[in-house]
Amino acid sequence: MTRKKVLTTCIYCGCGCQFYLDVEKNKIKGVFPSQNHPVSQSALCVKGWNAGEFVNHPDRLTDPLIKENGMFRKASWDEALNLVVKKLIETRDKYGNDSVAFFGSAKCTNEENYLIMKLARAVFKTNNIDHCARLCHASTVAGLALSFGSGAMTNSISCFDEAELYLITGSNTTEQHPLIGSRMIKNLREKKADCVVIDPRKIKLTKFAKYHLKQNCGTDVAWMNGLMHVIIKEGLENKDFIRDHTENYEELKKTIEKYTPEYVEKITSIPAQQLKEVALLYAAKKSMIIYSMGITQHTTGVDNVRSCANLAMLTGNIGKVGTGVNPLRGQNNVQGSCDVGALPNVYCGYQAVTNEAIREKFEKAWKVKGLPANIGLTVTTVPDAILQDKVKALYVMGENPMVSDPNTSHLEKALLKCPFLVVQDIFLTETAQYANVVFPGTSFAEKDGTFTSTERRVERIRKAVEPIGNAKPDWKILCEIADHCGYKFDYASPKEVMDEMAQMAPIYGGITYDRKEMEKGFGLQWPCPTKDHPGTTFLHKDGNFTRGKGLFFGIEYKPPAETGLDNKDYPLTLTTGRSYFHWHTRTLTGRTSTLEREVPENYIEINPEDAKKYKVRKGSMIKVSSLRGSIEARALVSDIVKPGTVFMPFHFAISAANRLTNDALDPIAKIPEYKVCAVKIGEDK
Ligand SMILES: Nc1nc2c(c(=O)[nH]1)N[C@H]1C(S)=C(S)[C@@H](COP(=O)(O)OP(=O)(O)OC[C@H]3O[C@@H](n4cnc5c(=O)[nH]c(N)nc54)[C@H](O)[C@@H]3O)O[C@H]1N2
Ligand SMILES: Nc1nc2c(c(=O)[nH]1)N[C@H]1C(S)=C(S)[C@@H](COP(=O)(O)OP(=O)(O)OC[C@H]3O[C@@H](n4cnc5c(=O)[nH]c(N)nc54)[C@H](O)[C@@H]3O)O[C@H]1N2
Ligand code: SF4
Ligand SMILES: [Mo]
Repeated sequence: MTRKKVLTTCIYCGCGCQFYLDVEKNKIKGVFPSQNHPVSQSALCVKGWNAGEFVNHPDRLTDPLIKENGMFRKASWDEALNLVVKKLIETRDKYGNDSVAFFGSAKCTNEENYLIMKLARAVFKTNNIDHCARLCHASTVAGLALSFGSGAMTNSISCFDEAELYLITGSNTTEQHPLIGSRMIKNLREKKADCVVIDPRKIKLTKFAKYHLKQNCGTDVAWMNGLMHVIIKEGLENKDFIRDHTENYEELKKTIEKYTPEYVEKITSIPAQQLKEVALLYAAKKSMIIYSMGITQHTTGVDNVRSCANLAMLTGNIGKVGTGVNPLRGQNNVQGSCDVGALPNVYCGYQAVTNEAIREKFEKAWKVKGLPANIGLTVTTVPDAILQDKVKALYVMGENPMVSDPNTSHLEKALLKCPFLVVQDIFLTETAQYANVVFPGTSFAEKDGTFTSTERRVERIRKAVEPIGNAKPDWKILCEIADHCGYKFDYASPKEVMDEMAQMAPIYGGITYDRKEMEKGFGLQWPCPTKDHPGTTFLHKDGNFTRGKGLFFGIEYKPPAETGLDNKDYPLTLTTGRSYFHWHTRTLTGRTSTLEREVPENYIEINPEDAKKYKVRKGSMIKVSSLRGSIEARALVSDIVKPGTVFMPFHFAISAANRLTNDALDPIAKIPEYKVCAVKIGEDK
């Protein structure tokens, strides 16, 4: 049989749609959606429909590469593996365990992320393991864990059909989570739900919104405190819920006393009257908070997230269908990469490395001694550690920080200085250019494994075609590295890795490839502690929070590290994000003709008022500068952004937005402030 259909999960966003790859003679001929899948429901977005194209792109890495005299040459697996293992071990032995650092990948499977964290911890005895969740929802993972005891999206995508009000803030849902966005639009059109958008930009959903409040970037704590101020003043708080299921309410109440709508207007520029009306609407309805990067990517990211939690608890909009605090997780497997422990402070299942009993459990299971107890470095603290000679070898699997990390010039200095860099990718990325050794991994279509979607749904990916050239599945490469280090990673297939994860992480306890649900392709939602457990649709049921009682925090507004407001030299505020057609650093979508055609170059959205003020012509190339660098981008003059604010996607390596962005970090989550920095446009004087 030369033609087959293979059911698998989309490589792009956290919606977790499933589709069939139509394969003939080992080539992907097409993609078509699963009709019965609870999210896809016969639909896909434009990226899903085109997800097969990059797999056969001629740029795919086919062999290991070793750099010699500044040039890459092809090498055998044996030679490349021996070199990498020799260098990593030499570094560790000479400079200590924490001189080696690893980045996992939210594009790779759960099994692969489990293996890279096991490699870091069991073989190299370091907790220096992290991945792009740091740049993304680190504030969510930390913030919701503090408030509720679990850092995941509280409800499920099906819950969007039960809500009466969507409060959408900092999520461009229709473009970035299209199958959730289309579900919302359907409900809004059918008048099953209302929506309020609180976003400095006009997004597609504002067309359906009762209110669109346009805050100044980085002022989210202030407007959320304002909403809570009004709710309490009007006596609309849920007294029973607060009494029975929460603690520390008095602190919250005291803190928000001064956040009158008029005071909040001064900080946020949201009209006081509109804020009052939205507060009444949110409190009166079965309301769902939906957020993403607009809330998390700030120096106050954890504060923003805890404010969302405060608001939901204050009104009892949590622990029920159609409510909750719903961070939309971005990458196909960023939820899973966190779940399986590709983080510097926890093993799989969020079990703390600082807990001795937990460490003993892993030492016993992994048959090792001396697992490290200190919390490791993050993606965002590794560059400084390299510059300070603390980290001497870095292993990057499936990330492209040269385009995705903030303040590129700073990272560039670190990568140039790093004595040994390994990159494992499917393309020769901007980051791979700096590597000493490059390993060719295989794409999602060429391997087995699982991804976990934003709604905690663990889903299968299935091998549809043979690996290209001499590329190997990432899990296999990691096993071979461990083996070469003298520690046997004894897995015949990813299925056996999942069995080990299920044993080690109670939340994944009942998940195996063989379970009927997994076979059918619907996946299972964790917590799923036992083989007969059906999985969990929503967390904190009936106000029974994972941590016991929900914890209120009194949170004061703190301004962003840098803004264009009142800034003489850099008077505009830049916020960065995404477009519908591209994926992050464009390694995949830049190699997909339909997507590349739509958005072929970088652009900057600028309000007509500012265009006039700074003499910018529509469609012209303009210079944009911050304290950290300058780039050029095409001016897209539009009222999508409000005056004083400009927006740019970060997809383009040439004219990269991250040359401009600020690498100031949230003190708890260590996430950078991608959503606010100060810029100017035009030539330097
Ligand atoms: N097409 C496509 N889809 C993607 C991705 C992609 O690269 N391309 N990436 C995926 C990933 S990993 C992620 S994390 C998600 C991200 O998904 P989103 O967070 O939805 O995407 P962003 O464009 O980063 O920003 C979201 C919104 O935040 C708003 N915003 C800007 N500043 C502020 C602020 O100060 N406060 C508030 N409240 N809002 C603000 C922006 O105007 C924008 O509408 O998308 C995922 N989906
Ligand atoms: N200015 C600005 N910067 C941002 C953001 C922002 O909003 N503004 N958002 C941040 C966020 S939320 C995120 S999540 C990050 C994303 O940052 P990154 O994770 O660095 O971005 P990607 O382009 O998704 O990189 C994934 C890499 O994995 C590779 N890959 C794909 N499949 C496989 C595979 O199966 N195996 C291997 N080994 N490799 C594979 C791809 O080729 C690509 O190089 O960017 C962050 N950067
Ligand atoms: S909505 Fe997300 S998961 Fe679904 S097809 Fe589009 S990119 Fe893939
Ligand atoms: Mo992300």
